[in-house]
Amino acid sequence: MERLGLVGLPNAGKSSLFNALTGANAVVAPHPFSTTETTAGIAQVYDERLWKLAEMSESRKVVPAGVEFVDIAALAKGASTGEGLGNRFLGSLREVDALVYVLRAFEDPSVVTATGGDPDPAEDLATLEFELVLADLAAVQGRLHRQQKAAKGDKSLLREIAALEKAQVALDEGTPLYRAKLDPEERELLKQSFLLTTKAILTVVNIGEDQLDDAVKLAEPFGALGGPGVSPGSAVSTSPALAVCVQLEAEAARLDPEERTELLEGLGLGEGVVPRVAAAAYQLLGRRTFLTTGDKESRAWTFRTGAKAPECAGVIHSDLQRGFIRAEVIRWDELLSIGSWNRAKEQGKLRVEGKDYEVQDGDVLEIRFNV
Ligand SMILES: Nc1nc2c(ncn2[C@@H]2O[C@H](COP(=O)(O)OP(=O)(O)OP(=O)(O)O)[C@@H](O)[C@H]2O)c(=O)[nH]1
Ligand SMILES: [Mg+2]
Repeated sequence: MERLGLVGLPNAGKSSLFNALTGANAVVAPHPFSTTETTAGIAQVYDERLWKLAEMSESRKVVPAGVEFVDIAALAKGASTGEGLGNRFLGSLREVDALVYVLRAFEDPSVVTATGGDPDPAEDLATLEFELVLADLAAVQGRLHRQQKAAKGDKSLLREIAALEKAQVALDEGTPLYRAKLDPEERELLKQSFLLTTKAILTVVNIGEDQLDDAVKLAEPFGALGGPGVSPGSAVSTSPALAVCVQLEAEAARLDPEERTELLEGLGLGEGVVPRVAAAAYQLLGRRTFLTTGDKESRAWTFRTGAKAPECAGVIHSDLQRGFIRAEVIRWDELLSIGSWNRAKEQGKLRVEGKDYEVQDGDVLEIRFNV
């Protein structure tokens, strides 16, 4: 499963966002550093197509795809030199697939800001980037040192060393690696160093209820930074920054579905923005969805771009990959307009695809197999 780590300054609203996303009950408090342990939880990826298919098939069960979020302690200015809780929590981020910057825009005198001054999301972003850059710089220097020693007997390391040197120059200038000029091969070589700023980035601007009208404007500067939003190595090159009234949506997440809809729609928020955070993360990572549907269950499955039918069958169960014969395939919207799987079959609308078929986002599949 894809994993995303929440990164922010104290009181930015990370734990509130985590709760809103995962339905968990992590500690939320108006004082800095209320989170002292790393917590992980799963968020469902909102996918309208799945619900429509489930309705069509009168499925007894609906299983959305999931994304894992990790809530960690706040970063503080000077974390890399031991301020606040220091950067000892950054280790929790080394293995996530993407980072979510949580930037505070909401004003609330009862919740002190990280700097003690007015909320300033742009300044907070600069602080976060600076701390992550310093952590990466230390990691790059350490690895460079080791690989240079090892290269005396092993010339195959020279390309990695060149990539590390290039990364070091960028980091030295304060540039996060998602904004640095590195080619795909260099990025690939840097993976071995488990750096932070080579990861894909999504930005959430935490706004107050009184800022809802300005949501788009407040998120805009963080969307196309050419920095956060660039997903190295993925087909998707930009990711929008989302403005979310985190507290409101965290409260909404605790209500039952009808009350939640009433609250959010009453404020003109539709389904809320939180479901889109997981969906945007999913897009950002270049993950795709195929679907299965029937009266027993409708389900969304995750696959990587370019995967062929047997690999996707294997996402469902390894037996389906091992004994793969063929897949019956139809696009979700075509199936929906026909009205049922059986009717689509009768009308000859199901395509029969073999093991070389590249599954597309939104395909509905039935796998024929024999083991
Ligand atoms: N007014 C207002 N308060 C919020 C909002 N989001 C979070 N808060 C409050 O801000 C405080 C901090 O929220 P947390 O979710 O604990 O923030 P955090 O980033 O996890 O904080 P640390 O774990 O201490 O780093 C809590 O009192 C929240 O209720 C918001 O959108 N508006
Ligand atoms: Mg917290």
